[in-house]
Amino acid sequence: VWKSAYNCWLQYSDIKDHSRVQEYKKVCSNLVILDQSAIIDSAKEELEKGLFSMLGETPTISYEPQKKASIVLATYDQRTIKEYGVDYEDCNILNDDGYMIQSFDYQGDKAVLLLGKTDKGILYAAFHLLRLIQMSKDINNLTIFENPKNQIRMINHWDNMLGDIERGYSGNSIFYDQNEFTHDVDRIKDYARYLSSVGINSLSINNVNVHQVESKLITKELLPHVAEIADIFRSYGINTYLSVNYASPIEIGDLNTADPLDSEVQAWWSEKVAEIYEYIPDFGGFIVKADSEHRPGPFTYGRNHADGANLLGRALEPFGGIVFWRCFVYDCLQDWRDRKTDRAKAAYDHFKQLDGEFLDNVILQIKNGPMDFQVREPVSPLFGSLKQTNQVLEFQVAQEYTGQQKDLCFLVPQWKEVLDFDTYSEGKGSTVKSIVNGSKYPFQYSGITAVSNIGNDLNWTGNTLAQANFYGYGRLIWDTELSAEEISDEWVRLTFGHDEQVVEEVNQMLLNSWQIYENYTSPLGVGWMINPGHHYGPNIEGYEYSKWGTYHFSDCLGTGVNRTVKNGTGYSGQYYPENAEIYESLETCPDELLLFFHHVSYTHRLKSGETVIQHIYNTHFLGVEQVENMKARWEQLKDKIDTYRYENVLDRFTMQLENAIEWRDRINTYFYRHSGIPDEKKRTIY
Ligand code: GCW
Repeated sequence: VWKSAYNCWLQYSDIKDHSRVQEYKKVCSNLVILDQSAIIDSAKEELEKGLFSMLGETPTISYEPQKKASIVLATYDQRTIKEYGVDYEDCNILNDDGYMIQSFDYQGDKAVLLLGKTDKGILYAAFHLLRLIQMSKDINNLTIFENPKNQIRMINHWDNMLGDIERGYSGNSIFYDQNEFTHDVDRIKDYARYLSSVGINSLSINNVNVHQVESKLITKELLPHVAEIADIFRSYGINTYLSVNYASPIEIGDLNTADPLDSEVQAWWSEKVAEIYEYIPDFGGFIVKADSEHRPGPFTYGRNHADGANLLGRALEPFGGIVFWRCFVYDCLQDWRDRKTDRAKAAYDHFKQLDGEFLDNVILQIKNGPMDFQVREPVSPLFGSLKQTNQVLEFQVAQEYTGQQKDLCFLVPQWKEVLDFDTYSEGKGSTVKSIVNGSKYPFQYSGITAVSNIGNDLNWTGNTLAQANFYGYGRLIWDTELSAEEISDEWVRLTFGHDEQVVEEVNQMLLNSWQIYENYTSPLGVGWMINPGHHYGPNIEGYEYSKWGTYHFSDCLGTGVNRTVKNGTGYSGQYYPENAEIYESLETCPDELLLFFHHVSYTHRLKSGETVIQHIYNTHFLGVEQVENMKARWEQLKDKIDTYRYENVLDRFTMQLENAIEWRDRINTYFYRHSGIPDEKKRTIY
C-alpha cells in the first residue's frame, strides 16, 4: 500500500490496454548496449525495471547491433554513426548532458536510439523514454533533441549529522542518524534515481550551517563514508559536494587563524583539498555560507568575500573543483529602531562591488529574492548587476515560508515568474533565465540550485503532493521553457495515472495553490508575519521588533516598507531604471509587491480598485474558502486514489484549513483593530 507513495513519479504502473502493450513491445523487447559505464548500467537497470513493470516482460540484452526490435543505447561515436546512419551534423548540437531519441527501422524492425553525447545523456534519454511510455505516448515516430538549458542543476541538502534537517518537513535525513552515516544504500540509490530522472547533476549533502561534527566531513575519519555516498550518486551522473565551515583551519586544523591572505591558511586548504580528492576523485567542491547568520567568514580578518572565496577556489582549482559562495549576507543583529538599514539591500551592497574579482572556479549563489524565500518577493537585483562573475540562482524547494509541506503550495509558477523576470541589464530581453543559463554573459559556470524538500518519510516529502515541487524543480531547470501547466500535468499523470477527473482536479489544485497560499497569509508582498523560529503559522508582529531586519511598520494609519529612493531606504534604486521606475512609483508598482516597496494608508486604492484594507479582508476570507473547496474536491477523489496517499493528503488539507483559518482571523483582526475600518461586507472579524 505504501509503495505508490514511495515511488513518486517513477510508478511504472502496468499498462492495462493490451494493444498498447503490444505496440510498446514492438520497440522495447531488447536492449542493445553499445558502450559500457556505471552510468549506462544505471540506464540499463532502469529500463529493465520500468519495462518489466509496465509491459510485464524484461527486455533481453545484447551488446552488439541485433536484427530485433530494440532500444539502442549509445554514445555518439564512429560505430553508431556507421551502424545506424546517425547524422553527424544533427548531433553537433548536443552538449555534454544532451541526448537524441530517434525512432528508425533497423533491417526491417522497429527500433529507437537513445544517443548521448556522453553516458549521462543516455541515462537522461532512458528516463525520457520511460516517461513517454508512462504518459502513454506513441514512441514509433520519435525525433527528440534535448539539451538542458542550465549547465549546473543542483540540490542543496540542509541535513545535519544528528539526523535532523534544518527546515526539513519530511522526517529526518536519509544520509545521517545520531552523528553516524546511515549507509542506507537502497534509499540513497532510489533518491539518486529520482534526481537523475529529472536531470539533477550536482548535490551537496550537508547543511550550509556547518556545525561541529559536520566540520569533520572533510577529515580522514569521515571521508570514506562521503566517498561511499559519492559512489552511488556518480552512477547516476551526479557530482557530490560538501558544505564547509569557513573556519575549518581553526576548527579541525591546528591553526589559530582562518585569514584568507595568510600563507599557512592557504597551504592548509590546499593540503585538505588534495586529501579529499584521494577519496573522491571527481569531488564537486564546496558550498560556503560565510559571514552570514553567525557563521565565520573573512570579515573577521578585515578581508572581503572575494578574498574568502578565492582562497578556496585556488585550493580546488588543480582538481577541477568549484566553490559555491552564498550571497545571503546581511546584518542579523539589526536594531528595529534603525530605519536606514534595509536587509533587502544587503546582498547587492556586499557583492556588486566585487564583480569581476572572483576566480574562474568560484560561483556566487544568489537567492531568488532579496529577503528569504517569502511567498512573494521581488527578484534579487543582483541578477543582471553581476556581469563578470559566475553565478547560480538559489530556490527553496523546501516550503519553509510557504506552508512547510502541510499546506499545498506548488512553487513552479513562482519560479517561472522569477526566471522570466526582465532585469534590463542589456536592455529589453535580459531575463533572469538568460543570465543564469550563461547565455547573456559568458560565465564559465552557471545554473540553478535549490534547497531540498526530501527526508526519510515514506513518501519523501511529507505531503505527497509536495513531490510535485521536487519533480517540477528538476524539470523546470532542465527546460525553463516548459509551462507550469505542462509540468504539473506530467507530474499528476506519472504519479496518479490518467483518470481524467484526478488529472483535472489535481492539476487545478496545484496550479492555484500558490495564489491561495498568498491569499490567506501575508498580504501584498510584505512578507514575514510568521511565528519566529519555526516559521509556521501567523504572528503579525512576531518579527517586528526583532534583530532580523524583517519589519512591516504597520500602525493605525498604514502599513508597508518604504523602499523608494525618494524618501525610503533606496532599495528600488538597485534595479536598472526600467524596473526601478516601476517600483519607485506608487502608480506603477504592481499590487502584489505594493507593501514591499511602499508604506501606504489603509484606504490607498490598488489597481484592482479595492482599498488596501478591503483587499486584505477579501483575500483572507477568499483564501479560506478556497482551501475548503480544495479539501472537498480532494474528498471526491477518495475512490480513485490509493488509501495511503489519499489519507496522507487529506490529513494535510485538514491541517492547511486550520492554518488558513488562523491566518485569516489573526490578519483580519490585527488590521481591523489597527485601522478601525470595518469590512464592507460585514463578515466576522474578531
Ligand atoms: O531561510 C533561512 C533559514 C535558515 C537558513 C538560512 C540560509 C540554513 O531560516 O534556516 O539556514 O535561510 O539560507 O542560510
